[in-house]
Amino acid sequence: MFRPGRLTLMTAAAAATIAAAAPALAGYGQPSPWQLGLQEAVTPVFHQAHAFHNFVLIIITVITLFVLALLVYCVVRFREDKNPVPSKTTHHTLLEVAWTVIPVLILVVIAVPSFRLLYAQYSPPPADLTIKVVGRQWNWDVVYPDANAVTVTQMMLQKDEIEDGQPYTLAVDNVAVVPVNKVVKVDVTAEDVIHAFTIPSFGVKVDAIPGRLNQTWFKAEREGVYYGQCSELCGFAHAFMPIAIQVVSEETYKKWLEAAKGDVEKAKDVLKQAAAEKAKDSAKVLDASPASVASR
Ligand SMILES: [Cu+2]
Repeated sequence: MFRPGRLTLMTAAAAATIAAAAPALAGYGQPSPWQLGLQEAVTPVFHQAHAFHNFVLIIITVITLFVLALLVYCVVRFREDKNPVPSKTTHHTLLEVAWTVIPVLILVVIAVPSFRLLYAQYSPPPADLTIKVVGRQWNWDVVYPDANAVTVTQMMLQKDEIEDGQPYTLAVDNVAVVPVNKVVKVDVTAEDVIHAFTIPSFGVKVDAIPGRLNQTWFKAEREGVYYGQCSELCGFAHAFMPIAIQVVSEETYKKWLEAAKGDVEKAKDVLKQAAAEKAKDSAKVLDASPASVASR
């Protein structure tokens, strides 16, 4: 017997399981093999987008299975040999009102968190710093207008330039650096054709249009390197103009910016030093842990 109540519950449970498993398979700042779902969120807006995505996934799964069940029921129950003389009934007022009103209510339920997310995306809190991103065939420039217009020119690393752990076609020679937990306003434009600036883990995607200034913002809550790619088909090397933004502590950011004012290339040493210190600190923590003491 068809029991819609139980089926709906089971569907919702299955959808929730898939939604919960997805982040475990996705990476921070870059795609991972066999990834399911979106990249891990590191900004408040993208956390919200994740929640909205999972919510809509449950609704869409329930609707799809409901329609499938209706179809199967009709095909089986009203097949020719079971039902040789079809009913000529048309119109059923209550049913017609129901299949109009219920979808409207579902759309209203979806619209509320959808508009809330849109509002969050387009109403940034006051910015702590501004960067300007310029797309061109075939690279990105990240400019720091408040710091002597320091310009970080990012070029994709070729296969033989890739170092350990760097993702090919995403890694660049110069990463742009921003501080953690700060509101970063991003002015986006282009020099030649339309490009699009995207960092999936930040939940930002905005067109870079010559002669126009678009804006977006993010507040990264976690240190790390976050990659994106040009997301507007802009020409033959469109697939080879990645974006890389490194989120660091405020202290490291300040040191990096100071060094970058002189030489962007040399400022990389600040990042290397910070990474080495971090590795040393975490080694110390590991060394002092009960497990490592016990193993001595
Ligand atoms: Cu492009």
